[in-house]
Amino acid sequence: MLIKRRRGWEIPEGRSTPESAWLDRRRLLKGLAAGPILAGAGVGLAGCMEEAEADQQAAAPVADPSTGLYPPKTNMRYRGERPMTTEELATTYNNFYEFGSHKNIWRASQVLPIRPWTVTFDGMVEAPKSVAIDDLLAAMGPLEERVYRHRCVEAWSMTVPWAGFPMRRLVEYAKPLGSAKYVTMQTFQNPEIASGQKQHWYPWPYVEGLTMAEATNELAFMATGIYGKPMPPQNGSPIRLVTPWKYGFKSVKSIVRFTFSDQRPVSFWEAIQASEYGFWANVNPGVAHPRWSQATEQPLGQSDRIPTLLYNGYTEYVADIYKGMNNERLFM
Ligand SMILES: Nc1nc2c(c(=O)[nH]1)N[C@H]1C(S)=C(S)[C@@H](COP(=O)(O)O)O[C@H]1N2
Ligand SMILES: [Mo]
Repeated sequence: MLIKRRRGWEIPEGRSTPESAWLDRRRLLKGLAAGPILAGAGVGLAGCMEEAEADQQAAAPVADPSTGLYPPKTNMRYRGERPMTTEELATTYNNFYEFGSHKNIWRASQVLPIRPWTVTFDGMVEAPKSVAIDDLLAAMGPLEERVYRHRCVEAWSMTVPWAGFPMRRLVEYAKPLGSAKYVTMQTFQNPEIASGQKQHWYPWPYVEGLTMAEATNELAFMATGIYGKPMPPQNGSPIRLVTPWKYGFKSVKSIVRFTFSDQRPVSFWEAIQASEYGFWANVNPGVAHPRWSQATEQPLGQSDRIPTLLYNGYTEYVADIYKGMNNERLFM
């Protein structure tokens, strides 16, 4: 049955490898603690880095005409407030199921054709339109850099500098009707290059949704770059969502379509297992995932777990959105 299929990060505790088996081998991984989830994933990560070292020179980056936009000016209002995750870890330890249900997809994802790339706006908008990504970037005005914390539902986290623009600007550009209540974002669909999409038991394409209040909140960010450079494919080139107060699976990558609607969408993971992954997915250390605690998290590359914060520490920005929604499962 579908829901019995183990996801890449659902490593049974019994399969976790003692730290000594791999930790000593790669300095990059030094200090990555062996929590049950990450220890298992770490085996894959160690293997990944062996390949990464061998192929770093060989893998030619995909040509990206937007290179001149980077690095953008840093917006000092969003500073992360935690040690920055290394670029090496953030760009080689990824979730992108289109390219495989494990963390080591960065090399496979290099084939993603990021140009030409068309973004479509449709549904409840004044007029549907499609625009080439570089024209969209030009219309969005100057990019900025924001350092945000990122908390995956699997209980690992990172702190990274995204480049991009506020999602509110994109919503204004799309001109939704006043009756629109939700925006759904859809990832590309191309099984020829994304072999994960040949796995027909997943409900491709990956989609995620936000309410209009969430999409226009000041934190909601469309990221087009990371670490002062254009986004590499593995992190969701050429454009992805970043909602730092929600679990990472909301932050949909490589978006081709924004659809406005008065109906709440069913997202990719919600369609797979609604009892574990809901629409709201706000971070809350007090609400456990049905199969593990969300009380603490493992920052990538650090030795110690740290406490998880309500709304991932962004309560002051977003709590008002959820006032009075007592009947909603806000934290799943
Ligand atoms: N299209 C798509 N978007 C996705 C995913 C995915 O598998 N496919 N994984 C999500 C999850 S679970 C996380 S934690 C983040 C990971 O982003 P990163 O690889 O840049 O750290 O991307 C999210 N966006
Ligand atoms: Mo995630």
